[in-house]
Amino acid sequence: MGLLTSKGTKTKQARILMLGLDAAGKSTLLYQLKFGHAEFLTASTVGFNVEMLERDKSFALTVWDVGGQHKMRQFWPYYFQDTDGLVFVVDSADKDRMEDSRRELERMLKNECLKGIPVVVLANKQDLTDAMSAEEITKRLHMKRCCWDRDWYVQPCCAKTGEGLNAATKIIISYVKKKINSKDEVSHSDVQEDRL
Ligand SMILES: Nc1nc2c(ncn2[C@@H]2O[C@H](COP(=O)(O)OP(=O)(O)O)[C@@H](O)[C@H]2O)c(=O)[nH]1
Ligand SMILES: [Mg+2]
Repeated sequence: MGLLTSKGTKTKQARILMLGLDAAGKSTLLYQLKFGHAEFLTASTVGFNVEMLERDKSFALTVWDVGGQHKMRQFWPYYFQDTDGLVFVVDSADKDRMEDSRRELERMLKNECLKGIPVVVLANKQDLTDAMSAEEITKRLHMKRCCWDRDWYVQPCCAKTGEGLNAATKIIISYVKKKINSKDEVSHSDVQEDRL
């Protein structure tokens, strides 16, 4: 996995999958991250949006934002292959659908393609007065139980203002780097074992 930059240095390219129920704020988040605003975003996503973000000289993120309406969720597994990190977005004020979010997250994490893949939950819409805290969302999504076998974090944020997004990006990059490095170490030791 890699991409040559104009200076000839190799930039790692990570594939980040962004999922969550419809109206959680995924597309707003993606465009806030890419352009610093999401003013032109009008319609809900049918299919997917994809953008490349370069946050770090040695690391580029390709973020896939996949539609989250009920009928689209059956297609989520088609996007799982080669994923390095999962960003799961919830509307922190949508108490009625938090259980739906929990079920979808749990179902996804059982998929073999996402085994051990780090998860950052974005507790979005923190600007709304009835938004649940990151701690409350951690409990409602049963994070400790369903993510015991991977790195995970719940980051409060507001896609409209961009608050919390820098912190979220730093966390996902650090988790993904750790995961990629551990994979590299495993394949390196495989090569050494083959030589013996
Ligand atoms: N108050 C508030 N509204 C938000 C925020 N993020 C997204 N929204 C709104 O939530 C709605 C759904 O957003 P969208 O990005 O299309 O959600 P998606 O279906 O997950 O892609 C839109 O009306 C957005 O303006 C936020 O942080 N705060
Ligand atoms: Mg969308």
